[in-house]
Amino acid sequence: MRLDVVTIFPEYLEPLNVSLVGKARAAGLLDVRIHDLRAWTRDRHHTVDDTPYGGGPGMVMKPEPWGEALDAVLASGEGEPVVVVPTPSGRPFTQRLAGELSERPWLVFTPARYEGIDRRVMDEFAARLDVREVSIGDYVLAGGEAPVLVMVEAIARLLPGVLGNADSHRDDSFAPGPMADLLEGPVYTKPPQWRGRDVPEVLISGHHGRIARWRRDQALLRTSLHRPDLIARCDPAAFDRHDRATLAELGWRPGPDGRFGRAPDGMEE
Ligand code: 5OB
Repeated sequence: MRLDVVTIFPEYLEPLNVSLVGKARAAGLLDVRIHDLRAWTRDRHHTVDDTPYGGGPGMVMKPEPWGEALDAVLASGEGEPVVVVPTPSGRPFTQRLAGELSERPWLVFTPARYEGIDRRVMDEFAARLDVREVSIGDYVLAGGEAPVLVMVEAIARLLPGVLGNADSHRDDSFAPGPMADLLEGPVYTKPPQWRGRDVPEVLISGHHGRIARWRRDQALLRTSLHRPDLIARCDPAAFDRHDRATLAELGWRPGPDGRFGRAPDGMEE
């Protein structure tokens, strides 16, 4: 897979040389190219921003450098990339989107600073290319570079050959499969006792059926606690009889449509 990133802070992308993504690059599985947007400015001060039309705070990134940068990047490769524009006003970045993007041969990321990029840049390139405006969550950041690091890591680990074996992502929270849409529960390793704290007995029992059930209950408990929205939107066909008993103990009841819901606090009998 080829990845291009156009940014005014090329050094912000240095972490792409490290760990999983760095190794994928070294192994030739990922071809990452970082470009300095200011290389496509023509004025003495390498200006990339200006004041917003209509007034208001902050600065907007000018269209000309982005247009020339993207023209050059597009001309440097074969075929048409997906262009990923990190922005808090984009569609949510999800495991599903990471999987979709991991199947494309070429991605171009356009992280912006300031209040974002002049709208005409996205309109211009969306007329010819698949342009995705994507948010990594409901919080404010100073720029799109950290979101690029997040998205590239999520995408790169799905590429064939990047993780050790295909089983490595089977139980991931949000991966499709039996634990789909549940958060992972706690994990333990040696020693069996640490500062007076024991590893749960079931995990040492060697009883694979009981271990799988315990893990499933822990996943339900954690999801109920931290992400009740995930339980509420789960296809109820994903829950077996034991799941239903566990959910009932946590206050969940199937509604008229079969989906699980929970009585508001203090409404339980
Ligand atoms: N906040 N996703 C959440 C984002 C974001 C900010 C960005 C880009 C993507 O740039 C400022």
